[in-house]
Amino acid sequence: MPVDFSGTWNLVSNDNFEGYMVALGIDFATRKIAKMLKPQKVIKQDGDSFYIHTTSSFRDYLLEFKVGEEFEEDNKGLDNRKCKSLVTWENDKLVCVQTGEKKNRGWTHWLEGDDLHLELRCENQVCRQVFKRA
Ligand code: VLZ
Repeated sequence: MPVDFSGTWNLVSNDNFEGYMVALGIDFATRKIAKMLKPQKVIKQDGDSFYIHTTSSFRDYLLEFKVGEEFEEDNKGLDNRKCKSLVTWENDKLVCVQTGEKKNRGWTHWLEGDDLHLELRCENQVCRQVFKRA
């Protein structure tokens, strides 16, 4: 059975989101709000087609992609920098490389027990988030 990330997920821990946001150049006022948030992720997976909607009381971000197909990402409402993104499978991990102005930018999703994990990377910063099913 291939891994299926589909579901509604609530953030339960968020390690070094601050460092990740600083690396992205998010301003102080926005960071102060953003680090208080407990975002929810709604993921719809149909084979290699993904819909990942990250929502919060402040902003939300929708990403739709197909594994193995590079796409333009606008990061609207985040740092607003465009990049070229490519998501691939590395065993059961979903790995995104976001090529653009920022070095070493990307993220990885995987399942561990009943939890959804997300590692967000930018430059020398790593943010680790854990989500539980709503
Ligand atoms: O996740 O790239 O699941 O896009 C946080 C919204 C969204 C809250 C973070 C507002 C996006 C923040 C994380 C204001 C600066 C992300 C990918 C993997 C899909």
